[in-house]
Amino acid sequence: MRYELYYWPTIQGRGEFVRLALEDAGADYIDVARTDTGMEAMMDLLEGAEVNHPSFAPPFLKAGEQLIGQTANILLFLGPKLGLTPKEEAGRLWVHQLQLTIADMVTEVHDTHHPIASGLYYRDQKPEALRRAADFTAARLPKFFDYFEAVMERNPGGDEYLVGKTATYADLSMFQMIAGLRYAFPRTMKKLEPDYPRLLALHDRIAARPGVAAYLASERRLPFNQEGIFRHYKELDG
Ligand SMILES: N[C@@H](CCC(=O)N[C@@H](CS)C(=O)NCC(=O)O)C(=O)O
Repeated sequence: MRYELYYWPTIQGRGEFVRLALEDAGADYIDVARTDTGMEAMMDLLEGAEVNHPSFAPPFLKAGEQLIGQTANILLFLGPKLGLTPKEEAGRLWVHQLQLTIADMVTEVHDTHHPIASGLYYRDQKPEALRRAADFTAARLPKFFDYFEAVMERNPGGDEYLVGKTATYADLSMFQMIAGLRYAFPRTMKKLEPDYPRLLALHDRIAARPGVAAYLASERRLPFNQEGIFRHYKELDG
């Protein structure tokens, strides 16, 4: 099975959470919108009147005849196929719950620079962004980190992963969160990091996995930039 991933071609964005799972597992996939005619193919699937189960927005995944959207839903589908989720249902739901919480966090990161409207420029919502980012860095980010650090601490499988004794797609996504937050909020992260030793160790553990390490060193890994979810505006950083 060759998976087809559809996502905007110039940013890591939400597509990166899916990409990391595919890359970690060495899955056969094509990043369709990065190919010559790929954007056209993606827009056809987004807007085509004949498409069943259309997605509201990328990322979405084509697996044979199945078209699956929503990042956490794609990962719920891929997890068992890529060996990145527990075998039993309770464990799979727990990983899914953590992934949905990461999705909430992603939205809050996005809203630090676009608190009013995605369709407006940052410069047109800067006063609101300053207020939103101040609350995010002072209150929300530590609250999310406290939660995930405690999840690791209480994991009956040990404190190396969020769930169980081996990596799941939620661990890969947490790696991406920490990498992105370091890009967007370097000053804030420097202050917060000493309080979250398990999360930071998890970041390094995931980065060292052979599939992830090879991906990060490849041209397929786009650099963070000012178009994605994680953007660095000095004035928003604590
Ligand atoms: N909840 C969805 C959000 C998808 C989403 O917002 N995608 C962005 C790019 S990261 C997009 O293309 N949005 C266009 C829009 O909302 O109109 C997910 O997690 O996949």
